[in-house]
Amino acid sequence: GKRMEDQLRFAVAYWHSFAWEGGDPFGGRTFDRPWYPQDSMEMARAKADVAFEMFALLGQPFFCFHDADVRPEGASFAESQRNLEEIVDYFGEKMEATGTKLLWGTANMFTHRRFMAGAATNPDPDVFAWSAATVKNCIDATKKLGGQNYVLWGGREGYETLLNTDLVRERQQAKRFLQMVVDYKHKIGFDGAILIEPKPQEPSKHQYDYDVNTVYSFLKEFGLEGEVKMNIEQGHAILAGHSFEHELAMAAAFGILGSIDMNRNDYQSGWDTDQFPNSVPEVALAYYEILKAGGFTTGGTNFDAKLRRQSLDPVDLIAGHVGAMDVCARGLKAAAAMLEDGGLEKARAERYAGWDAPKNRDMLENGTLESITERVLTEGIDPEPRSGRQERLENYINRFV
Ligand code: 3MF
Ligand code: MG
Ligand code: MG
Repeated sequence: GKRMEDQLRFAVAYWHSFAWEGGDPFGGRTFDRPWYPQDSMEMARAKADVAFEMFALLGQPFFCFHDADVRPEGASFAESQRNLEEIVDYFGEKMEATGTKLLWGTANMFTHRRFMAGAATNPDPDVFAWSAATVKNCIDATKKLGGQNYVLWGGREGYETLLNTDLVRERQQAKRFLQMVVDYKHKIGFDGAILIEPKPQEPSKHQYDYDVNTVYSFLKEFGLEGEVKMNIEQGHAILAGHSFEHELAMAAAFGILGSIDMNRNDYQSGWDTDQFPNSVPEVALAYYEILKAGGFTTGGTNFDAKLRRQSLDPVDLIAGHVGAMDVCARGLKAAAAMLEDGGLEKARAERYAGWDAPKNRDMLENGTLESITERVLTEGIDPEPRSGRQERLENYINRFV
């Protein structure tokens, strides 16, 4: 298979490290960085200088960004577009000079107040238009920088109350929007993957792209299941009441596992806390699913993680990323060793013993309730419960982490 080293595709999320200012719903900015606020192109360039210095220092190959993280908002759409083009040229030079690559680009269609009721699913057709034009510019920027994927997180694609919402109409808008994105990708020959990032319950009370299963049902309905894959985030999986590995395994089963947003939300999570990952056993289970699915092709591990707001020292950004890369490299190694050892797959195969027998295969393929009832009676089928060996397997995993 693939070499493990090829899976060390780590990315810094520009927004958390260089755009987020330490605010929360109860208080504003706590960080006092020389690169805030980003209200001019000079500031945007100064910030890029710091960012690329950090990328080089970390020695990791990738980064990810939203338009709004990297350029000041213009007074008009045209001005924002020019600002983005200018900073993209600047990024191009920096990437060339440092060897940093773009894992994916995306559009921020959730921060500005015009998006308060969504972007593609907004009731106002002018917001739909603005959003389509914004995504076009962001795909262009991503292609220009050689981005390997383009991500759509449905920021505020959802609703606060059903009482003022036309669900059917909004789904139709989402469908047309996604179709246009896919069409445009082909038209301009962008060969990266289009990825949807599912998330439940935040910031809208109900988010359309709730989890992998929900998004897959949209894709099937829209006929886009062969065109769009998933960017799966640890914290979003937890918020949906799943584990990270469950979401990864579901996406792998559907053939739509694309990339991951790695972070840490633990059992206290009531919202997306975006902490840096720090648990090797947890991360190992995630990479186990990823490696079983064949590993990343265009995707990678984006650290969608930020400092807690009391980490005033920007050097903590380095510490956070170094720790996260270390945890992920160790998790990946443990996952590869678990696969290599084969103990889990052997135990799994034993648990499903019997399905290879012709009569059981035939039952599954051609059986009816009547024919199976007949079998149960004539063969005197009377199953003894089978052991799942749960504790033994969980302890077995600890040998590798
Ligand atoms: C929100 C997120 C987003 C997405 C990003 C990618 C702001 O919880 O995870 O980060 O990762 O928008 O499109
Ligand atoms: Mg994310
Ligand atoms: Mg998130």
